Amino acid sequence: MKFVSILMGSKSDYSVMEECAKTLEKFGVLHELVVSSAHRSPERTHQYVKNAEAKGAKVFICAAGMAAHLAGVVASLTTKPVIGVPMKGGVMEGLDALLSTVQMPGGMPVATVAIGSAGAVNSAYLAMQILAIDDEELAAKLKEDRILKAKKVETDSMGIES
Ligand code: RP5
Repeated sequence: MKFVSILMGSKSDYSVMEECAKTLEKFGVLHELVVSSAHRSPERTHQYVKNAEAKGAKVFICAAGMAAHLAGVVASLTTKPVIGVPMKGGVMEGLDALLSTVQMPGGMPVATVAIGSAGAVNSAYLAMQILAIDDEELAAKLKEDRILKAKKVETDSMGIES
């Protein structure tokens, strides 16, 4: 069973990452969402990644805030694509998490998206674009979504053009 795995460092990340799960649901993409911390539950994180990969996880999405090491740790445990979503919070409102997530050493990539809500949604889109490489049905849905987005820009403009 092919699916996207979403890990969050804390339950407190759920209100934002719910948007990632909802985006995948909108396109009918199977996913699993769990809380597991790089720091508070390292063994659970290791076990989960190994089991998820064996069960069919094709892409991992990892959300964490503050000293955000979750995506990096997951990247160390799998060669599947890992997408990191920095969460707001901490003294730097997510900039700390962004830098922790994006600054991976060479050879250990984490595809890092924007802080917070836009990043949560984009992590879902990026995961789907990866899956769509060999899934024509999903690729067609993503193309249709782009067309709808372009149409909405035109409609929005019509409403206020002067
Ligand atoms: C990170 O620390 C989590 O991903 C969360 O964004 C942040 C704060 O966690 P809590 O103290 O709310 O559990 O590990």
